[in-house]
Amino acid sequence: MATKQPTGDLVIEPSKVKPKLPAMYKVLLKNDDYTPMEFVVETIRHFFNKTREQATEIMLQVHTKGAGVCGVYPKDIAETKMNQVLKSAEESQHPLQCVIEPA
Ligand code: TYC
Repeated sequence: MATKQPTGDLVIEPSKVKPKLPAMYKVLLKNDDYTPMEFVVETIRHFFNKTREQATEIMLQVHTKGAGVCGVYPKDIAETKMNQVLKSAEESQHPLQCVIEPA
């Protein structure tokens, strides 16, 4: 805001509005008994830009612990990635499940 001093000078005050960082969401894969490990690794590499080593680590985390985080993104990007994974799995007739949750 700008206020006028008795002198006639204009004083520009710093804004009190804090710019908000976008809400971040985790994209997780869930384990199942049927999706081939290699399909999961390729999915993580392709949609989450991971190396083969990183993707294998995440896949094994999902396989042994039940779920694992592939990445953290603003909500709209996380939703897009989830939908891309689900579409790709469906097209390949694998039951792979992907969800997002607040980070
Ligand atoms: N459990 C699967 C198997 O033994 C592999 C797998 C890993 C499936 C990760 C899904 O998100 C997943 N073939």
